[in-house]
Amino acid sequence: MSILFISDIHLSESRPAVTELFFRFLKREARGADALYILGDLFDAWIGDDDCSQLAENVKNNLSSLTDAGTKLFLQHGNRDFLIGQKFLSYIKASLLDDYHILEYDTVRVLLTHGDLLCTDDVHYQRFRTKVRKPFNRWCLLRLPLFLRQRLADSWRRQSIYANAKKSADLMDVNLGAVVSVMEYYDTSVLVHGHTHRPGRHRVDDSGKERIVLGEWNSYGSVLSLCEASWTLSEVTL
Ligand SMILES: [Mn+2]
Repeated sequence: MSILFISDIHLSESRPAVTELFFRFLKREARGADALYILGDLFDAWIGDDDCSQLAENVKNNLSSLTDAGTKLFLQHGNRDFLIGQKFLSYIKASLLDDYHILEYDTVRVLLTHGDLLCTDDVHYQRFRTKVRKPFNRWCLLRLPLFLRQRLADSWRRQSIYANAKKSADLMDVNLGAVVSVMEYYDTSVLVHGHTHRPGRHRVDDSGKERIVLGEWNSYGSVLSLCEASWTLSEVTL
């Protein structure tokens, strides 16, 4: 049984090489896997399932071919694509996971999350997140015309680049206290997340708990695999 985990592909029309790398990955590595988990930020921006861009169409078709070939597909929302909805998910035959999802593999309990919820030091971002994720606000947002949502997404992205440039690197990383308490709360020994774009494997405490961080996709793709109870964090290229 082999399971793959990726996040932060940040697909965008402005990065065609990443799109090509991602489609190759779906046809090669992901085809042989039993399941693929995408832990958020598949898209650099997703403004609603009525997005009819060429990129959206191509991604839907490639993901749909993967699930047709037998690989199970699971998705979590990221901060950039939290407007992914049921229409998109049904088309690609994927299941949406909660912001915190527990995967049970043999006797190991693995906690999966995008990672932004763990950046608790960034109070400004957390306040923004709480506001935009409220079901009523989300409902209103999705009823705006497509061009307005596009403009809003562009403006949020610009504001976030501007704000992040002024924030320290520590502020934008996960809070280790938050990591420990969330792993305790869900009683898990492994935590897998992305979002911070700092791939690596970290010991959480002396009891052997581990935090595995997925990297962002650019000239290579960051892929974590779980096979026969062993974890491998590696890079895929074209
Ligand atoms: Mn993110």
